[in-house]
Amino acid sequence: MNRTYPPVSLIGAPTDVGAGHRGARLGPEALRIAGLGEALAARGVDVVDRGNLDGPRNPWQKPVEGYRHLPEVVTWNRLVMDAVGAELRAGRMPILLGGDHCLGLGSITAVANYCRETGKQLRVLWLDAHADFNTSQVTPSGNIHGMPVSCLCGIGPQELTTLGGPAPAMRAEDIRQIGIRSVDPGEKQLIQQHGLDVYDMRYIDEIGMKRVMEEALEGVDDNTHLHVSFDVDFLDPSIAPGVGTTVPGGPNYREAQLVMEMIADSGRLASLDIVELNPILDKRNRTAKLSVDLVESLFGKSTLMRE
Ligand code: 6HN
Ligand code: MN
Ligand code: MN
Ligand code: MN
Repeated sequence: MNRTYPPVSLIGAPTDVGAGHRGARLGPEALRIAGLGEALAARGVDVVDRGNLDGPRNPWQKPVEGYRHLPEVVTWNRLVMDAVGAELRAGRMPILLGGDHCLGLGSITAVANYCRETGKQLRVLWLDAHADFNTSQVTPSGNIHGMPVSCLCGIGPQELTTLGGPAPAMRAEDIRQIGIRSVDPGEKQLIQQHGLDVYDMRYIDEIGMKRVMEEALEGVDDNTHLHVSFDVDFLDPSIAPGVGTTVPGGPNYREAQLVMEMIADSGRLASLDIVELNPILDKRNRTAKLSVDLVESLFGKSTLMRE
């Protein structure tokens, strides 16, 4: 398949204000050093690196009323929303280099607003070990990187749910979660209440990644804006140790590649987050290099002559 891609803009968001470990703030540099820009350019993609956004530092405080660092999280997400929105309106594909996964809120809020403006149908693929559907009442940690999906669906503090306009930013039916294997008890109830489409690891084991991806991509058509939010803890920790919240039993190398290859085949990828990479916990930038390898597959690189 010979496909041309829209021009890409890399946007670094070096923060870990939403996480319980420090280090994801170094993610953007690790991805650059692993050769993300060069790998895309080698695929024939026109790629520009916009550098890093400049937001508040991590004050490293305890949670207040169930939220840790809420003001800082709000500021970072505004910055991300504006930067992602500007790239989309300029006809470019934003790739957000996190940073922790609280940033998925700003990124996807921008994407959802862009879809409203252009009449596109939104489909979000949330690749993660976690559902990130907590609230201040049920969170075990207060870490807001465990809450972006609930905020996107309109559940959460008003500063976050109305970041880009009236809540909800998106509908629960617009998202498919893949690779899930760690859900907190209260979070589980909320997921059921809101009818989220979750392809957990047991389901993947039972029916296989190929069918899972066919189901997750069902209904994607020429009018779909496909957003991929790739939390690197999606991957099995044996191949991706560089994350703060590893959970055993994730997709292996080939399963992860197949996910990316099938997304590439859909031809609809229009925006991407790469989040939660923590180089402090990594081994020789291995997780960053694997992420770049997977992004190459997202942009159509395949092992055989299918390109
Ligand atoms: N992430 N469910 C746990 C919590 O603290 O809410 C972990 C969240 C991890 C979030 O990896 O993006
Ligand atoms: Mn996540
Ligand atoms: Mn996660
Ligand atoms: Mn590859």
